[in-house]
Amino acid sequence: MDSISHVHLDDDLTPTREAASQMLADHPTHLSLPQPFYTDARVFALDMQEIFAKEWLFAGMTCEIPAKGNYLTLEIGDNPVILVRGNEGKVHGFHNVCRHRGSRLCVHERGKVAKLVCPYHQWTYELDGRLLFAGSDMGENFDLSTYGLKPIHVRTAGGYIFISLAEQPPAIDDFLVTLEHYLEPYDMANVKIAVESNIVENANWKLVIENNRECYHCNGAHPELLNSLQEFDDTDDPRATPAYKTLVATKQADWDAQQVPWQLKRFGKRNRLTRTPLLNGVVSMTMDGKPGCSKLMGRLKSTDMGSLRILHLPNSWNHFLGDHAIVFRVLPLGPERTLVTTKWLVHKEATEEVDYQPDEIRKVWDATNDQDRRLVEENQRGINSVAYQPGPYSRTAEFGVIDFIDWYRERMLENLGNTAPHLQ
Ligand code: 3BY
Ligand code: FES
Ligand code: FE
Repeated sequence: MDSISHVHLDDDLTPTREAASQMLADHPTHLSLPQPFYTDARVFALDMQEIFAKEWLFAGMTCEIPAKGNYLTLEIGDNPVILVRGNEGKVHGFHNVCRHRGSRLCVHERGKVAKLVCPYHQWTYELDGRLLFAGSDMGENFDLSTYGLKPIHVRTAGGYIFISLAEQPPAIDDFLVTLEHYLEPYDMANVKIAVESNIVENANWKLVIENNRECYHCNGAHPELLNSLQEFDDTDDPRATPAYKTLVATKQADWDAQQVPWQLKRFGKRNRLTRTPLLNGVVSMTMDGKPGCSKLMGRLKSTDMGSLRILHLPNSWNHFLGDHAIVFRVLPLGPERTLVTTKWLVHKEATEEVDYQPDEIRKVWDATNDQDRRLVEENQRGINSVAYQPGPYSRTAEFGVIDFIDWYRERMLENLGNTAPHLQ
């Protein structure tokens, strides 16, 4: 484990908090961040404390834990977390830390259990976190009820599981209602993961998100993706051409007829949902643009659904097509190391090798992810140089990056307890 978000006894982050607040408050919005925000171990520790331990994070999909006792685990920096489906079907979230001497409880990424049993001394917890059993050696007066697992906040909507390690997480309800509505046509109770990939990118997590928030790099980098993706980010895109706008209007009429939502929705800068067409004549993000799965998702009747794009800062972007969906999760591992998990979803009843070929359906985004990995790793290496200085974002091609950096800055300043005058 190379994460360094834990605070050592001799680390006093107070000067870093003050310096980071000042730098963010003074930073012009149209410039990339100062070097320490991409390189410094102490700023990384602040990111973990102020963003990843306080905001809502995309953790996984409900289809990964379909039945009682199914669990999945993930690590938010140094904080192992477990999500488990309880006896009444509810998804519970806990710190994956035993209340005896702190061992990690569940060591696998996914699994199924009747109870949560610690591998160290077999303390046994109910799926709702209550301690049921600690053996006879803890003494007669040992009070099981005071040693339940520490809960985390969990919300589910549209098949997504969001978590927050904060004591009081920010409001998220409005986004969740809309997410549920936009995903209704996909019947997210009946999807499954067809393929999963995990790659480690040697770059700061913010560089991974910045890279995803623009398509300025697409022409030079992504031949496979550009077989299907329009380079315009959404219908508000300042570069959108008349031909694109005409295509959008035609498709929107089709989608209206199918009662499938497409309108651009924003929830601050944290969330954006919008359905945009793929290239004319293309229906999926596959090498040939044809469906990668012959069984469509949910109640959809047409393959031609464009892409429903869903953004959730700080750690997810998503594409929902007619035949499959691709969901992305970003988890920081260290100042210059980031885990990117990609999951390809299909209808639960689609049959592997019959309705879809796992090796085919993954090709475009495997290629794209690898291309993006190289781009962000080169970005990181240049930023590490003494020659790096913050450079200008394009207002027409990199507005998504500006929005992300604005969001990051606002959340950091608020969570660090500093409300800069210009943000009030
Ligand atoms: O398609 C995506 O998710 C993003 C947006 C633009 C470029 N990039 C590949
Ligand atoms: Fe879990 Fe001892 S640390 S039972
Ligand atoms: Fe890219």
